[in-house]
Amino acid sequence: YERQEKRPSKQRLLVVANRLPVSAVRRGEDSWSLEISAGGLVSALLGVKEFEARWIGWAGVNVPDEVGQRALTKALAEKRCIPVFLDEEIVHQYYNGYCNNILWPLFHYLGLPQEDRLATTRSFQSQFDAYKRANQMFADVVNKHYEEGDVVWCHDYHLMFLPKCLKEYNRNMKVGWFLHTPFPSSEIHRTLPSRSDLLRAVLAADLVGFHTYDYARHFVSACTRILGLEGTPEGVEDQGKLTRVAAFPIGIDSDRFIRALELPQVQEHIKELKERFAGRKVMLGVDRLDMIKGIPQKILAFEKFLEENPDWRDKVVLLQIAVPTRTDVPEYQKLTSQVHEIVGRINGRFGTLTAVPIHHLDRSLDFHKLCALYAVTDVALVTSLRDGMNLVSYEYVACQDSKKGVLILSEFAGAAQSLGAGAILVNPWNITEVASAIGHALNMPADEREKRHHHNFLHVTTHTAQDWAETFVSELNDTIVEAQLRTRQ
Ligand code: ADQ
Repeated sequence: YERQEKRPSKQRLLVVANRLPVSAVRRGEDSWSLEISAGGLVSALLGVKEFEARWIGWAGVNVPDEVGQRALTKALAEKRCIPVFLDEEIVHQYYNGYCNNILWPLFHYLGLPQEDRLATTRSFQSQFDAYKRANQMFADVVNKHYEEGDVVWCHDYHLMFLPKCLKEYNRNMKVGWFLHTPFPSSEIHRTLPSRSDLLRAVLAADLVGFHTYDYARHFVSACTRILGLEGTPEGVEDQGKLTRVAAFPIGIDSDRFIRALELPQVQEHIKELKERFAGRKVMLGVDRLDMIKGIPQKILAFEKFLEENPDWRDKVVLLQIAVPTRTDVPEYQKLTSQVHEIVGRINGRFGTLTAVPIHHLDRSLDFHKLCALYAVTDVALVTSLRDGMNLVSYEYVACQDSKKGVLILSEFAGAAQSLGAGAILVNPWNITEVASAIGHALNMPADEREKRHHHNFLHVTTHTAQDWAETFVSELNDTIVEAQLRTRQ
């Protein structure tokens, strides 16, 4: 007789991230309108064909009433999204506080806040408590929706406690965790008061992933030096339990960018931009307005270039598109005014009655306009002081197959490890070096540009977001969780 195995429908992947990939706007007491944001992670997971992905996260809005929560949950269910409701106080302490004021700067080598030591220590503890509480709230929602056989993929520094909370619920749950930022040197991580708790919580996962081998190595060193555990080529071992640690460099959905260039509206934008900047070389910066992106350093390097190369002054323009983020945080407000001030000074210094050298926009651009900008510009300047990967550099390369523009890239972006051979790598702190890289890029002969672009284009189109997600998830699926191991022994 033939044993008929009941084939399950697709295996479910629960993707847990701080934010759901939607923006939700309340239209009435029980009605919501939702817009899916087509970010990299969404398209990456659409590419993971053998799994059916479901999202769990915060919708980014405060919904204090039950009617509103029920209506939003229902609307989100149609998009395969499951909300975690966080109130204003916890968002303030967990998200603005511990995540963005402590972990984000620390992981990017900007140190811990140190204005008033005593106040900082006190608020540190309450923010850390809120962080753990918030992570537990995510875990409660995951646990409620978890079905046997599901694979759970936790994302980023907001959810470092989540693997531990999930395993406390169910040791058989297959849990992966991926960090989108750098993981800093263990000497930086050890300054964090909650250093050990966080490491142990992450180690509860079955698979831990980073963008680069260096970040993975830093994490393993932190576990060996701070926790005294054993690092192996596979990962970290603690009393016979191995947590796999590895590098999984992210990519982009390159086809989406390449296809967009053919669209009539994108072609129209390209034409307008070419007319607008005819006769001048155009350099491009696209960043979230964040201290880690090195925007002031970039603009100062451009000023130095203009200072030292008077012949170029009316022949080159820098377009800096900086989308504001975390606008309620004083440091970010200070950064915005600092950037405005520098841009104003340089435009006053080198501008003419008819043209200015820097166009700075404080806003987000829609996808089609962004593709057009990527396609027409001659040089992209990415000067992050630290950056997990930096997808802007990938997007620029994907859109440059006809122009073959030059990428100037910070050696402190994860992308330097994959696009380093084609880009001009710079130390963004060295303004003189970046200024001379600008000169090198603007004067680069066509054959060298072609060679460099070819190298990077090949990488960007063969290491896509889909490949990244597929590799991580299939590796996670193949790991044998601790509880299963024990049963086998
Ligand atoms: P981010 O710090 O947000 O991501 P990045 O990787 O460059 O940095 O991605 C930014 C995205 O936002 C890009 O897709 C870009 O097109 C878009 N964007 C930026 N400015 C924009 C603007 N003005 N208008 C429109 N779109 C804009 C974090 C880490 C990175 C890591 C990613 C993915 O900090 O290091 O590469 O996650 O893991």
